[in-house]
Amino acid sequence: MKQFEANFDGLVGPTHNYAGLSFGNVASYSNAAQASNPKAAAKQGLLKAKALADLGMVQGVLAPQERPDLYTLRRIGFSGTDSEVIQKAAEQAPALLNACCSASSMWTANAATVSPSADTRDGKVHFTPANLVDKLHRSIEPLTTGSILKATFNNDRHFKHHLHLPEHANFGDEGAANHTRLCSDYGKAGVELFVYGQSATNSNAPKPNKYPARQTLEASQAVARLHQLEDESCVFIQQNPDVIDQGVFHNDVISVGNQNVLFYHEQAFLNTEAKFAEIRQKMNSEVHFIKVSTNQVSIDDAVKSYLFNTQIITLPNGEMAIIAPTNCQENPAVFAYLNQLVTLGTPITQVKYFDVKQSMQNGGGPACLRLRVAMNELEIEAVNQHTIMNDGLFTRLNTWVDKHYRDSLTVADLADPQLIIESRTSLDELTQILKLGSVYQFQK
Ligand code: SUG
Repeated sequence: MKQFEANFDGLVGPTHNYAGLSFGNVASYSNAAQASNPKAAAKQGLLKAKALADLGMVQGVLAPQERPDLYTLRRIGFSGTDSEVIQKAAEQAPALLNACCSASSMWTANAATVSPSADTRDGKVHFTPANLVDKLHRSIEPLTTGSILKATFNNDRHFKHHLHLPEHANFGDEGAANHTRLCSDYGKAGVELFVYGQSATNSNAPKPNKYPARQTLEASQAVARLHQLEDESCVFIQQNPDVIDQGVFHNDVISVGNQNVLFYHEQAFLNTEAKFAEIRQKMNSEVHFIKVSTNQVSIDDAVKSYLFNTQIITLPNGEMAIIAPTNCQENPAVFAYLNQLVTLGTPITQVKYFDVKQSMQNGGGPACLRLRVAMNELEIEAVNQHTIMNDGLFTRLNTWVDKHYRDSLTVADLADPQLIIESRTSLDELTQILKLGSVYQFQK
């Protein structure tokens, strides 16, 4: 049976804005209060997704969440009509309104951790939505994420959906952004690499000083248990706390893997040599560790350009390509490195650049915008086919964006009661396009 790695990109929601909500994420902080362009953001994302479909990849989309999140605003005591709730929150607690307006569900690398059926004891594809407890604006995502995933991967025979982990800092979980799967072939059992920022229960273990470590070892272990993974197919590795303090808030800002390739910065991990030996031993087949040294690319350049927030994809002809943000072309050290990389004789032979600047300004590159799901042909057939990208869906989604999205949004605009009407109208139409059913129901 044929095996694929599908990418499910998060559609950018109509409230995409820059409110500077993510402490430890340099781009989010430094672009705070700029005007955003939700229409351009959504179209940039669609162009990337369509380009991958055109390259012969299996490409899907995941619906955004409803924002402003009136369910949460009511839950914390704002009452009245919808527009009164928004008006009171804007007056009394603007920071809470901003948190309830973020379009952060677009970064579907943080939607969930996914283990393909080749790795799991029951032979199903397992999904655990990330609880995202480190940031208020993200901690309100997991229940709806679970509904959207169930409506997209809607077949109990092939897909197993878990509830997100307990909502406590000990179980801080950021999903696939801190998880990479290495394998010789997508359909063969692989090694799932769980990267954590700190241990919640071992107070002697290293941790960052300045910025939060969003993922705990305990959360990664819980996901591995839930997904029925064998010990022989898991490796837990700690992210270097020094790089978290330099703005590497997720592992996918400093390393990325695909099949038998791990592309990483030399400062990415702790205890690198011993852990790589464990990976080699558990893989039991060749692994290409492509190391980028600090001399070649500094941590600062990696964080600014998002060199490691690239997608490494295997093209239908077996070669690998890197999907990079145009920011990598604009950074001389990174551009020089990428030009050299494709000549080194590794499986990576080409680089394709995409402008996803609207997302980048909030700290989300090409890899943040996608959730990877390795599947066989039968599993792909079991996916909600209305979410799979093709010429028809691309046209429909662009028309939908043109009809509903604004081309400028400031933080002050978040208090506009018209925004919730626009947002609901557009998402009602989207759930019909993608045939999702009532995924936002509980929020009402
Ligand atoms: O969680 N930015 C996101 C970016 C997530 C990137 N994802 C991965 N690296 N996989 C975050 O920090 C900013 C939102 C704002 O400020 O409105 C934000 O949430």
